[in-house]
Amino acid sequence: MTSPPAPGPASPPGSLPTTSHWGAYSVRPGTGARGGPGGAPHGDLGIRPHPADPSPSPLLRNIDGALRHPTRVRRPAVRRGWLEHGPGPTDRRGREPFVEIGWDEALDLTAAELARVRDEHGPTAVFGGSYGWASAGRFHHAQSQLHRFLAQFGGYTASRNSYSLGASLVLLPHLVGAAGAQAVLRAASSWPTLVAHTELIVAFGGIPAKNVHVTPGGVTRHRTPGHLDALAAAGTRVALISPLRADLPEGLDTDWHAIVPATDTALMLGLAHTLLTENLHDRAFLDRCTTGFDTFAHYLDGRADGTPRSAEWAAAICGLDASRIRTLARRMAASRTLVTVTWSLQRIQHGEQPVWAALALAAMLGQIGLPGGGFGHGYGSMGDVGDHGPQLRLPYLPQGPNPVGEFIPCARIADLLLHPGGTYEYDGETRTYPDIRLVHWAGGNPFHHHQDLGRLRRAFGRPDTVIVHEPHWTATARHADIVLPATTTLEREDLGGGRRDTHLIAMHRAVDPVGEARDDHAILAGLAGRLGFGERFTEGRTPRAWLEHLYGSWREELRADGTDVPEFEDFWTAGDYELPSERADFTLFEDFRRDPVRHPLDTPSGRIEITSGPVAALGLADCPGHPVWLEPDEWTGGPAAGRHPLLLIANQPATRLHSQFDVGALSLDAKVAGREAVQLHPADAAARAIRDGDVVRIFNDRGAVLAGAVLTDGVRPGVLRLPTGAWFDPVPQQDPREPPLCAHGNPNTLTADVPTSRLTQGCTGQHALVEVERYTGDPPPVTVRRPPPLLDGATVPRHRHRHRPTVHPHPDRPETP
Ligand code: PGD
Repeated sequence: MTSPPAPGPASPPGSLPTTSHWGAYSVRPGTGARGGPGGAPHGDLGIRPHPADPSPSPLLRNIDGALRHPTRVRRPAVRRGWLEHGPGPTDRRGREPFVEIGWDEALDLTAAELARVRDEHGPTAVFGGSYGWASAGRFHHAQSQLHRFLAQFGGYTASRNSYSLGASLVLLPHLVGAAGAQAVLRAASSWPTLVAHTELIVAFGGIPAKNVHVTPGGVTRHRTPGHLDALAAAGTRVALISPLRADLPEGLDTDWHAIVPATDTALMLGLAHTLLTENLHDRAFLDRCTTGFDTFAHYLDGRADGTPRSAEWAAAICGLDASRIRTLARRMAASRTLVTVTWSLQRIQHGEQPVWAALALAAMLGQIGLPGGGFGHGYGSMGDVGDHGPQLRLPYLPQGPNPVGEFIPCARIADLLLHPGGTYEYDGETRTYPDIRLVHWAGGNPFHHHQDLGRLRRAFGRPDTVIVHEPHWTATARHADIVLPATTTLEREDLGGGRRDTHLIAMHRAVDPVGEARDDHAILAGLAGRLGFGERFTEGRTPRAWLEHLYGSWREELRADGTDVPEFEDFWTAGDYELPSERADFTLFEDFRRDPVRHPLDTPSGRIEITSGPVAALGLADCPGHPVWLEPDEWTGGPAAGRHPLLLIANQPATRLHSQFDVGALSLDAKVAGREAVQLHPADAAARAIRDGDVVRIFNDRGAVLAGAVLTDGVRPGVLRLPTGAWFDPVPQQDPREPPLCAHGNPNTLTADVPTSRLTQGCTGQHALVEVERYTGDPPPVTVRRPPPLLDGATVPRHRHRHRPTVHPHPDRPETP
């Protein structure tokens, strides 16, 4: 047996270890230390990064201020109209005060309503997909807890895939097989291999350093910043293809190609056309390792439809110079070249195309399976892409099978609620939306993550009841009927680690729960008890007993494989355990390249599908059988042709994780005039008399937001950058059907709720067409950093909640899809 590495000093004396999606750290509650730069403790919690972390995340700065912020949900709360009039569709969600009540009453009401919906409409009428990142922690993971609870309750309508990778998760298995997709998504070549071998990285969407601090579940050693430094030192050249200069860290040898957003596929086709017509493509590799190249080649050279996808053709669409496109194609063919595409590029309508076209381009270069060459997806999209550690087995909470087979692709939530009985296509199937009567959400913020929030508000008006567990008064909590206050990681004990982490962290409880907040597990145990399956849900264990049990069974598994792992008590006292892991590159594509007959991909041809027969057979105009250029529907005639001529990029924020900790210090410091900062080019600002620091109104037909202007030539003219995650703060309106005005700058007020395609049904939140103007007059205040109006439960009469049929007609106008 390998002996365990000596336990490290996880935290300084007197501190308690824990972890987050953005890194492990320790806490010294009540030290009174004030925040400071250069690694000094932040605020009252004495937060210090894990000693083994070479590049701690700046997001640690957000934790202090958010922990006891006034927006914490302190007591269970019920929307006044629901308490007084009972469940039913309504347009009052998000527009009414809440009534604070005690836990016993809140759990009684919630359990009775869950039972009513299940008994009257069946468990399929309960939507429990509950998409979202929640917090790090293997046991208290909110969705795992909720899914376990709902599975035992009788089942629920689930959700599939992710907002991050909706198009790729469905598309890639068609192109490179299921295992090939995993290899692509975890990086074909590791960072050290890129440093050693790659001469040129063609980075579509760049390698945005702001994202690399985050890995779901946790990350103890942030290594990507060091790898990027090593790439710079090695002199690797990077062609940055992005409208935003900040998508690649300074210091690298960079050519910035400031492309028109959403046109990367056209550029890829132009590059491929140059390779083809100048005979720079690797015919032998294409013949041996791919299928369907000729069909694609006919599309490129114009034999298919009379339009050659030449460099000039591409230049007219993507706004780059044709001669630069040709030069880049020649350099790609002459170098060890990695073609990489960020995940954000597939978060647009037709988001399959940049992924498929980049794969085809890399195949034409013939370097797939060579160290440091070929196709990459997501370098810079997440902390662990390019990490060569194995996917680790970690302790996990068993959820049990969901007795209901129903699901939606997660980004179809508004369609699901608005169109019960409606049909849609997904990965070759025609599916029907069930009739949802109750929504139960824990650990996600759909009023952050979904598109077209005005439409989502209407969708949230449809069910009888919306139950939300949340630590903060997010917009989702404000649009619920029953809000159950949840603890955050610092208020509970857990085990933490990410899928490629170097350590398992003993997450100690550092502070008492804020207000009356309870752990999701405790909330659900309380409901399960009322519903008659409490013992089955908890298995008679306390949370600490669960940790010991999960750790113990995991330890036994590792010991059976010959790895000694400390006893729970030793691990808990040490604060962490360095996981045994040998680091090595994936060899799937190397093996395949060497011998595609002996090591075929799991595709119909056994090879890379440049043209896919099964996808072509579906006959989808929005995702045909090979990579094509498709203009976003909204453009008609080019982005600048309409009333909203500017292209808004709604990308991941640098100052928080999604919407989490938007009330933290780092996030607040970056606001301009108290609102989310929008970057725009000085020329666009001058044309509209906008100055740095002005409050601006960004708008289209779906809604409007107020934001604070930041002028920079780091964005392409015609482009605005407004990151996601500012808490949605709709200004009260007379008519709830009017497009919303968000006083705080949430870009999903502006994005369209359309799917990537009928093949994948992914999220398309990355882009929207907008106009911007200087806001004159007194802007409405940002209210979302205060709790909503809260009434005393003793003063509000109760509806006699009994099992009864739902009779309320829906007050909204009929929805047109
Ligand atoms: P978070 O802000 O992380 O966003 O969407 P997601 O919903 O995951 O939300 C997590 C919520 O969980 C927070 O409100 C937090 O307070 C709560 N929470 C944390 N811990 C706990 C807990 O222990 N218990 C409970 N009950 N709650 C907890 C992210 C999604 O947004 C993602 S992954 C992507 S990639 C998408 N990206 C874009 C985009 O690029 N552009 C646009 N326009 N929109 C996007 N939306 C998507």
